[in-house]
Amino acid sequence: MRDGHTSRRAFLGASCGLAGAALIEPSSFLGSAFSSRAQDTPATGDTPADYSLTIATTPIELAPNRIISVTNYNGEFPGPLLRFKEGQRVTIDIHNHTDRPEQVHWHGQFVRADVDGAAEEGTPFVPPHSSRRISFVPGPSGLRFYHTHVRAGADLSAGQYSGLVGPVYIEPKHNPGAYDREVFLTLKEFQPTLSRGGDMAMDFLSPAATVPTLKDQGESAMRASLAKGNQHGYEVGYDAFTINGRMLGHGEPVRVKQGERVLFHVLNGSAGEIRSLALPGHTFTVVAMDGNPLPAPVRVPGLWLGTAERISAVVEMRHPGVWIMGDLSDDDRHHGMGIVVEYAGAKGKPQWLAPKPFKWNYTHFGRPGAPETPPDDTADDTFDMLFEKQNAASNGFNLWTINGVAFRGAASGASPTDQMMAPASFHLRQGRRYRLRMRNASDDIHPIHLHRHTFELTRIAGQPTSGVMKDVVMVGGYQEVEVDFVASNPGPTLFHCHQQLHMDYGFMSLFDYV
Ligand SMILES: [Cu+2]
Repeated sequence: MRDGHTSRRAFLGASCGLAGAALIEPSSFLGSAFSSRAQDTPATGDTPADYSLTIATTPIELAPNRIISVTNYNGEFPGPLLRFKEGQRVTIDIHNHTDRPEQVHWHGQFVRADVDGAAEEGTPFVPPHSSRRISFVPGPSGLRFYHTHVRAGADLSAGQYSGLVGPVYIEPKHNPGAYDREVFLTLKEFQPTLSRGGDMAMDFLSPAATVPTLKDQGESAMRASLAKGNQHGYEVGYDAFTINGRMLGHGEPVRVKQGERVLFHVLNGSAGEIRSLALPGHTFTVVAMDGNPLPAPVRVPGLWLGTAERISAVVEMRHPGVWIMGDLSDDDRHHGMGIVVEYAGAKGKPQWLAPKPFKWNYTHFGRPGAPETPPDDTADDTFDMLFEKQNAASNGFNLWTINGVAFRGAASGASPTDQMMAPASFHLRQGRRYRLRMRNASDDIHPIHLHRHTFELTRIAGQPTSGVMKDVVMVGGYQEVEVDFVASNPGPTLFHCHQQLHMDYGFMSLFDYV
């Protein structure tokens, strides 16, 4: 484990964490190359913060002789694992050593809008070459993460195309699940390039039923655009694929013993890819999605994760050998998306075997049937949202709209300072339960994220469900998904597709409380 993690844990164990901040050696949380620079930075107070994140562009070694230069946290990728305790306030110094204004978003937490890390909600930027100290009470418990939340536009070195992603684990007040140890895996691609049109895997979602009216609408819009002589809008592809920042075969293997129960915390830290993961001869028992415990654990042969989704799953190690835990896509795995799992005493070349084909159906993880609690007032408290693509409409990039509106500043492109707050499109009353009925009139899968709240999956492509609490959900091409949430965290709240390319080009909307 990383230094920061070990130090924090050791410290908490020794002193129960009381009045701990002042006693912590700040440099223990920093990559050694940056500790002195970070400590030199003024204006963050006399007391050391609990944690320190330094944003800078440094070399990162994905594999021997495959060293890239990316912006990252503390000189490493992924950023340091930050372990918080639910309900125990933390302070974090953010040092920005780049030329760009930055935001650190606390994905999946119920924090205030002024520290959530989205300019669209009113969080102040961390200006270039300066620092900001933030403080919040972590929660809810489980696997969360932090990442940059600035617009990249056409700049593939900015936003989440960079290495600005790191895992967060918030320890619950009581410890769920029986496992021997935890392993954190951050899945992330590097070396992005643009192409005209892409080949995203589409056929893994179940139910597969599409809505004819959405399909007709999306296909006729695309036909009309192509008939006018437009090419397909740009998509982003990648040359390097990594788990925990190393291409397959070039990182430390996950070393296991027969009979061990390993709890994997998997984070899809991609800027826009959907990922899969399998371990030959083993099954995953999913215990939590997006950090939130499921109604009951569910066994699956492999995992699928949309951009920004997280899965916590226990794997019982009962199949000795040296295995490749990797993506189902041969191409992506051959370009690095995998990690070796090595049993004690096992020798030889890591083996990959594709699992039997399986579909990914969110409703398998929930209870059958809709939630017992419907929205407070079904008519008033249901928000209909239609997602549409305008092919290549913004300098060759697809423009995205929610109910006909592209979020303000989207078409103007790359400058992160364009991210002004737009007027809210949806209005909430505190304490009420709302339903979002999302209708996707495009053929892409959109991993849809709501800030500062958790929602319950209630209907997936026509199939009712309940009990699965998430903050990101994939909405399949030409499909409908419904989620419910309680307006429990006043303040501006951003809603967006988590694909960097889509959110940058309009696929965002703001909720407010009235
Ligand atoms: Cu999208």
